Amino acid sequence: MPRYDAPRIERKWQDAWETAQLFHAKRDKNRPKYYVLEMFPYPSGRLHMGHLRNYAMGDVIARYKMATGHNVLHPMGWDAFGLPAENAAMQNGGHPKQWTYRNIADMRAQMKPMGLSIDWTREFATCDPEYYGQQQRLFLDMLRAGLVYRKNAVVNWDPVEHTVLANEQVEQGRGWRSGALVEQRELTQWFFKISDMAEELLGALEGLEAWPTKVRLMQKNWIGRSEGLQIDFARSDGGGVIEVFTTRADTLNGASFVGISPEHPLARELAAAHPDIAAFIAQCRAQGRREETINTAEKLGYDTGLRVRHPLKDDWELPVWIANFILMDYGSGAIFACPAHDQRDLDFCRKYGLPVIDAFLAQEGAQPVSDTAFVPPRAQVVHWIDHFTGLRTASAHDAIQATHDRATAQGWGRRITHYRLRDWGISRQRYWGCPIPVVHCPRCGVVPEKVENLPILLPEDVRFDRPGNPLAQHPSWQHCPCPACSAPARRETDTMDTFVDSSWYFARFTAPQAKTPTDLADAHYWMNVDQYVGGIEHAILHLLYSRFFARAMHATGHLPAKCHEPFAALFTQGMVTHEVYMTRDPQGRKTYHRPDDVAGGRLKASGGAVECLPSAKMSKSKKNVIDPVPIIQTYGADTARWFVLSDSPPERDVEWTTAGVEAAHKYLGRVWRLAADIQADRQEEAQETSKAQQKAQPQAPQTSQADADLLRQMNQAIRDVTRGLESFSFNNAIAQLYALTNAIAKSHATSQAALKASSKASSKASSKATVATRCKAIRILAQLMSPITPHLAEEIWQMLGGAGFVLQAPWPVAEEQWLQQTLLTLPIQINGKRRAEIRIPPGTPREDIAQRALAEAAVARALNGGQPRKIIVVPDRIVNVVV
Ligand code: ANZ
Ligand code: ZN
Repeated sequence: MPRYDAPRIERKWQDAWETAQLFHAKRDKNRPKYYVLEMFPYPSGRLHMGHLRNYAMGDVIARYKMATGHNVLHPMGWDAFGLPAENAAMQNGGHPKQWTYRNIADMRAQMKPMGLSIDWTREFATCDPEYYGQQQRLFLDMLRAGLVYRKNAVVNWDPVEHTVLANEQVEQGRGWRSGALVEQRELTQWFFKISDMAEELLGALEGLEAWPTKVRLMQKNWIGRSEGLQIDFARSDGGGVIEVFTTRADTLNGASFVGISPEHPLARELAAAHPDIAAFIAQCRAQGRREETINTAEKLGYDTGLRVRHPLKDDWELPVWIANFILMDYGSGAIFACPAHDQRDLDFCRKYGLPVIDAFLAQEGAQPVSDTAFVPPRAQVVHWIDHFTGLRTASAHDAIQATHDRATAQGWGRRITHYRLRDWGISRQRYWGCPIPVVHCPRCGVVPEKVENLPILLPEDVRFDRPGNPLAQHPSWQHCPCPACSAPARRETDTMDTFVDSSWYFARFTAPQAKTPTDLADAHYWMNVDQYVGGIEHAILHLLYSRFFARAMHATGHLPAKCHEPFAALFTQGMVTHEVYMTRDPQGRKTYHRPDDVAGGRLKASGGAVECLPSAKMSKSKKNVIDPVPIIQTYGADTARWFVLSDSPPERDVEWTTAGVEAAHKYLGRVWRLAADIQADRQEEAQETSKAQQKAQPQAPQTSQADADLLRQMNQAIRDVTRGLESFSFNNAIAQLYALTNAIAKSHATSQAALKASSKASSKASSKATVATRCKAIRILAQLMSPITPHLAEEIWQMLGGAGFVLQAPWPVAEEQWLQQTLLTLPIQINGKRRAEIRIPPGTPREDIAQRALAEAAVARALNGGQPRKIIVVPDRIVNVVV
């Protein structure tokens, strides 16, 4: 008996797909297009389980859509710029380019055996000059459109990596990669004006119904819209006003000081004249000026001696402090503090002995002074009684509105909306990135490169043996003529944040060879991405930047307007987890062990017992990583794909277990054998039929009870698997596939048993499904499995005489008549005597019932080859055959 030989089968079909160019996407206006995309990988060199699950999911969708008649685009590429390549060059010598392209080759080789339906002709890496040259073109167009600008900014500086870090790359005050304490430096940097689109990016989230609610909420919070009041506090010395932003104008009565950020222009002005203030500002800076650092740092303040007047009461003066917890790039960089209602303000006032004043009077006549912070939820009903006018309002909300109205009427404040979203600083002082295509000319200033000079290529002869930006240290690369006046000038040596690279690759996939960033006809046909699949870790930045870029590319003529939201549907998949094995030495120090080194709760080498910790995300540090490559080599890609999709919903984590993988493999082997057995029956029957035909004996049509049962189960599986695939419930689809397999196997076993008792075979006709029905059912099973286990599906399809590729066979549609759960039992009488019964769905048409009745063995015997005199069918009730 031949066995299920996955490696052979998989190679065979991958070759066949390749030869037939099945996955080459071409525009075709006669078919609906479907663009499915998994977030493209960073070429680390190693395929891991997360990739495997991610691509398996995208592939299921892509293949299912192909089978349902869609023209599918399913591309793959490499997010190839970034620090690891440079770090590798620094540690091991070599060149980032070599390292990157070697890794790409390795990973492609690891990925191909997965049998993904990818159009490899569209593959590119973001470090290909053809790609980053077009990105430079986009940059220039965005510069011209006013979407890019330069400004001085205090940046996070990693003193070990010698680069600027984005806020998100700073963890607890340290560089995410180097772990070094981050410093604050002021540099001139390039920015994308994403904050201009804050309102638009926020508003459009509502339309993204096929995105996870969680992701939309994360984006909403990130954009962080706040409505509030901008208040002018007039300086007592007549030196103008200090503008303050508040969302709690209702607490103005409880103000105890006005605070400004250490970076506030007024603070700088004061620092110029007062060394103490300059020293204080330096102290704040040394602490780090990142939001999280600031929120957790001890409160520090400096009383400037300046005073401002309270807008509600002319003779009430408030001191002006410089406070470390105030950010310069939020609101106006200044606040009024209300310690009775804000914890930060309270901490500060307690430390510096400033008054704490209750802004709300619990009851009339109460004294408006308290000592404890009380922060009422905004919706809570409080008795807000104006200290000065006695005006009453029922809620904080009303009180806020009343204060806004008064401020507007009296002219000391304006309603204003603020966003947390900052402009996107993209300058990086690194080599392995896309050079920013501008030139600094001593005469003309900053001059954009000419489009015809693109791409501005990275020089290859760079050194990584000293810290700093290799581009800036290159002896000749920077020197170039000014594009405007031809005078000797200097290139920008900053490269772009790699998030820029991943903000438009999806658009480039629609025309990867175009001599412009996109081809509008292709973009028009293929965009938007119908289904995007990736990790939740990209829920904020990557997706927000891409949404911004799609709009910016429309504004610069590189995408049609319909691409504002480039990802119509988003799916964020769960992770692959594994148990963690650990031992402790006598001092309690932990050592983690690789799953390969452990068997039956003991270390294979020493036999020592290991602690088995609950499953966790596969990670190098916990050593609980399973390499997908040998898994694919041992069990086959179909087994790996089946397993990562089978046990839990795709959005949840799945736990990798050896037993689970073995079970998956065993199951696929069983399906294969079942198909082989049914095929053997089919051949045998074909021989018998040809003998029978020689004897010219007509065969009675047979749709027995067993056939009907199997057909019903088959149709239900069609319906339920389709539903599962449509709704990203791949685990449910898989459960239905198990059920159908069992039904076919049971039916097959019954007929084998009947065959053994072959003398009575004909009389048992109704208890066994025909070979034809079983054959039909297993072919349907192959079709339904094909998005998940494409190789095995093709093999079975071919084995059982299916035409062409199963992938191209039209997706089966469930026949409604078989889907009724409740079947009626219809008695069949012959000449008035009950001789048999059939089970049919209610409402089955008369003719079908008659045909089913005639197919019954008992009826056939009574007719003995002749025609009935009459058939009386009472639908849903009874059949009477008169012979
Ligand atoms: C007075 C007040 C009283 C405030 C109170 C809060 C509670 P959201 O809602 O996140 O927008 N704020 C304004 N600018 C700031 C800055 N540059 N740095 C630090 N804090 C700043 O936050 C708005 C609130 O944050 C504002 O409302 C302001 O303090 C503070 F019981 O004004 B509030
Ligand atoms: Zn010039």
